[in-house]
Amino acid sequence: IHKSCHGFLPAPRHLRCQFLSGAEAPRWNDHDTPEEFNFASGVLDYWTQMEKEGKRGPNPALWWVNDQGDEVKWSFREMTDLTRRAANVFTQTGGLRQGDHLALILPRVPEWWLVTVGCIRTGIVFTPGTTLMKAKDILYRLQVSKAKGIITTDTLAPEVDSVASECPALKIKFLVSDHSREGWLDFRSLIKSASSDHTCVKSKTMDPMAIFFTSGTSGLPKMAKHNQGLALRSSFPSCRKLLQLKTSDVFWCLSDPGWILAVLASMFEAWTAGSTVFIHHLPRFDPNVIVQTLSKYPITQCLAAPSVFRMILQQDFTSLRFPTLEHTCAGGEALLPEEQEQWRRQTGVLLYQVYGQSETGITCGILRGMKIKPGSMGKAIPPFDVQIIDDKGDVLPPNTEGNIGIRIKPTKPIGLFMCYQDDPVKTAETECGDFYNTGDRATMDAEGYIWFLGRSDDVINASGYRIGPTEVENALAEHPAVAESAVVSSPDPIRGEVVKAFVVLTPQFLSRDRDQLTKELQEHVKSVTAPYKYPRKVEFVPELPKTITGKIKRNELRKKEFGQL
Ligand code: BCO
Repeated sequence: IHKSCHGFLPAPRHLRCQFLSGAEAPRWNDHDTPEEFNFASGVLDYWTQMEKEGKRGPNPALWWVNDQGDEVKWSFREMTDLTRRAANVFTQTGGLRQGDHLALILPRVPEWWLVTVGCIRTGIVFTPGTTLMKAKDILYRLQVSKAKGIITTDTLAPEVDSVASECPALKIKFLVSDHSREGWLDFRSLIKSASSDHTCVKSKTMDPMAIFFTSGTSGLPKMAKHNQGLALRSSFPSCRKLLQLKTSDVFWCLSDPGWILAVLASMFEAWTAGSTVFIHHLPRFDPNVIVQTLSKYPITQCLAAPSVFRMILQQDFTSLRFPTLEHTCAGGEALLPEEQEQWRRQTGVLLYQVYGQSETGITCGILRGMKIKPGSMGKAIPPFDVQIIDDKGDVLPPNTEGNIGIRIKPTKPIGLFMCYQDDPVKTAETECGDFYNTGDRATMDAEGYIWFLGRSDDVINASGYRIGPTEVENALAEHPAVAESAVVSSPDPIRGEVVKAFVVLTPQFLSRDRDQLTKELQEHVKSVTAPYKYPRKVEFVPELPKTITGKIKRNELRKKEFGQL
């Protein structure tokens, strides 16, 4: 196998046909740790070269559509050209340098791919965020990440402007829009006029690449920092076996571009295999649009949160047979065995599971073609050595409940996060003996299949969103009706789990209508923070259960919700 520092130099002629036929030639081994790696020069530009040499089919690299009938199709050649321009826009016009942080808050627009790859070409660290964020969420992210730049749309630009004066590190603002705005650089026109002459940085595999915000039990979201190895891991043979993508595949991942799942699936996984990334703009989730899109376009593989499949199954569609769909995969939250079976019956396509976190990327899964054990998240994907561990980090025997751990000693595997940025204490807290402790509870059977059980802490996973209770409690506390609250996870037939708030009212609100007050509190939370966090259930209580030191016993409330008390 022909390897170089960048991994994707043309393989010897006798191996090249394997790329084209889709039988992937392993370019790296699972445990390789090359000194240098850069996804843009090593992967994207490799496929550009293949296109130039006529060795890749006509499928675009990126195929974007929206509800208005607009369509963008970019080849790998165009991606290389445009992302080099983006790189020049960031460094030459924006003055950003390798290692600087850029807040990336874009919906599913083609520019998102230009920005991410443009950053990788320059070594600028991108910090993605969902467009559902409100001014306060953005302020927090800009302040703690010390982002020097931000790129967003005109919908969020006013929110950014309302907090920008409190962000001393912020120097440059890029707008993706057809309109201009004072104080903002127009990314679309800059791309048009920028040079496509750019030399990609020779990044080290261990150089930082991206920061993902992720919620925890306490405080505000933490910053999980990843190096270039996150992208390299998608080239490892074991990772390639997960989806077994080939150049002729058209792959659609529905995850919002604010989450690591989108970065992994809609970029690294798909483009490493030379496949087409398919994207529907999808400003609001609508199962009808998903079903129509799967029927209309030649999509061969689809990856989404289990809630998406669940919501489709719960509608009354006359047919769920899709002409080209071959493989479906669910990740981000737990999937029930009966949902897997229902999806197979109605679509004729198997529904596989993957599991991961912002800290870990894809950790385990059912590889395509591997035996599905309904309800299991599959097996560890090398180089991750996943074990079920106790609180001391000792490996537990098969079928014993414990924490999901990833071995980090003696060697931390490629693809695992570097640290929580600027938070050595929280980083150290995740270390447990020789393992990184995910905080997720599970069992592993004798064949190595992992079975998810729940969180060991108070973090809520609602329809694939990781939500920290304090983020919701803080939002509720701003409302005059709330004396105090406790936010916990509660079971839900559609979203798996939802956010539930137990609220103690202030005296002046005690006589108010409870249904009306519930709606008011929900709208309040939606208005001050990203709306996916709002409490779908609210219960008014005279007091909250507390320890003798005054700490709220969320655990007790959660157990009651799940009928465990
Ligand atoms: O319930 P309501 O309708 O009152 O409020 C909803 C939405 O309507 C509202 N909303 C959504 N888009 C909006 C908006 N409001 C204003 N402007 C917009 N553009 O927000 C409330 C919450 O929305 P939601 O997203 O929870 O529910 P929705 O819209 O029904 O979507 C359902 C799902 C399943 C599509 C959505 O929950 C989803 O995308 N979940 C998956 C999240 C995900 O991708 N997770 C992966 C994380 S990465 C990871 O796990 C690591 C794996 C390696």
